[in-house]
Amino acid sequence: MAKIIVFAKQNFEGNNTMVSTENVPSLKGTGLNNDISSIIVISGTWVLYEHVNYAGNSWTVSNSGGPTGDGCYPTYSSYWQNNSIGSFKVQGT
Ligand SMILES: [Ca+2]
Repeated sequence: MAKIIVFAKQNFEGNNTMVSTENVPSLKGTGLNNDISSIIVISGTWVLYEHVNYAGNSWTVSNSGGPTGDGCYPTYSSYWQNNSIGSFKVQGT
């Protein structure tokens, strides 16, 4: 089972966080739309999308990715565009 945790601020901080094991076609109403700034991928490979309904630019994150290769992305850096994610889903689904 794929699992991801997304945060509104860098370094896994912020009042708004979300833990998901399912595809999220829209972040609107969650407090995280266009606001994700750090991510922990617990398992699987996920595709992040610029817009809702998996549209626009996309970026891939995985549980073996990130600066230390363990699925922890404390900053968006070159991994995705900061504050620009509108939806995400498990790769290949
Ligand atoms: Ca943010």
